[in-house]
Amino acid sequence: MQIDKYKIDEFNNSVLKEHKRRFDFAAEGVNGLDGILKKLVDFQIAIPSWALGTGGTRFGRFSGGGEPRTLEEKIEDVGLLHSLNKSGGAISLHIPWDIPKDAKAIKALAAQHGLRFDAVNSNTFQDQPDQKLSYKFGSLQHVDKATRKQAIDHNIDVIKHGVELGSDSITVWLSDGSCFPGQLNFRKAYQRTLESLQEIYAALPENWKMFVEYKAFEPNFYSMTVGDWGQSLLYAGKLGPKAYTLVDLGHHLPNANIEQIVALLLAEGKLGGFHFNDSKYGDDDLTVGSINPYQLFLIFNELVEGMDARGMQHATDLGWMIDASHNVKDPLEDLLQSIEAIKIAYAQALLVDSKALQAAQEASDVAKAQEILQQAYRTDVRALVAEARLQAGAALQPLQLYRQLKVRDNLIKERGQKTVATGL
Ligand code: LRH
Ligand code: MN
Repeated sequence: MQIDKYKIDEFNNSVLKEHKRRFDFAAEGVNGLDGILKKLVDFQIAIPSWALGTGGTRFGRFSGGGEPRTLEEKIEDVGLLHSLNKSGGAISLHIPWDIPKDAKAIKALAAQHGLRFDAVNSNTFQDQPDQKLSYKFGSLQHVDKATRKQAIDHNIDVIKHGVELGSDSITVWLSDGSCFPGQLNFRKAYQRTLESLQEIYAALPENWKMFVEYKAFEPNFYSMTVGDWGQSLLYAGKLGPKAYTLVDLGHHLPNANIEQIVALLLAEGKLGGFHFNDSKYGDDDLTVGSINPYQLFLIFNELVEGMDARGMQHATDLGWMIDASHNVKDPLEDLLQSIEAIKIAYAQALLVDSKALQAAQEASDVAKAQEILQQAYRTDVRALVAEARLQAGAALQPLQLYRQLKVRDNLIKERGQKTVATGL
């Protein structure tokens, strides 16, 4: 299903008067308004190919219907989202869940929808039907050299798929670790994993990046071999200049100060990108900004401050990706809400009076610093984010239009109620 441009224009005209009233109010007194709107227009977030269907847990999965059955239909759905908000101009593939049978055709189809391919993701956390050696006890850490080689070859294969699609980065997330004390020699697991990553790193094309994604627990529940930002930084540091850490917001222990981790990784020049989602307990993979929007704002505040300090391009110098699982929401509505939350947090961070904040920090004026920060956080920037969409040719209210056009009903008519998308 595609949404014709005239339907978006028609909808925008029906809500334009209200939007203008809100925008004029929100824009009043904003310094560098045009610069902020341009940054919002340019900021694109990659959509995970594995989050276009209904997710589940070990206790159950409740399909919503009309799910994409093929990679082509997944690209169509990401294209549909992009036509509504002009903010999701990239798709991140997971191999082998989404192996492009004809890369040239897939690349052309994506281009028709204004999409490029972001980081490709390897998968050595599941055994494939035709796989010789099991990853039950790990992949790149495995005690068995042949199993490590199998996992290394898979990652190199994933890079090849990425090159064909025009991607320029690979995300390596390892479920490797242990469930019980004594099960693993941590030192040897670390050394085997590093040696294995070095073989994958050696296969990276000149302009490519490798993102080393860390996670505190699950599916291993005693140790994870890339368990936190420090371990990921250790690997990325030893691998070389093309290796970076990847911050998945749900991969931290409770109460971790993620904004401080982001500030330090950025200061070290080793922050590669993000998997945005939200969580209250574990790796819940909930809608971005649905549980802790203040933390998301604080993370973007550190990103803007740290990227400006290094003269980095906000839109292009880091990998911006969503990684979520939709157990009870319509996957496309969930992704529309996640992108909105990311853009709102970014816009609020762009409103922080950084000079005044710095002055308050230099004066150790703690209360003043909080006032400056929360002034931005408590500013309703939704009309600024909507105006950026309008300028980009998208819908002023994507979710409202998505429902008005009964997109899910149409997808169910087109694909059926029982279709299941590959992914988590
Ligand atoms: C692991 C993870 C990783 C993906 C997977 C789908 O929890 O965040 O990024 O490979 O989810
Ligand atoms: Mn992730």
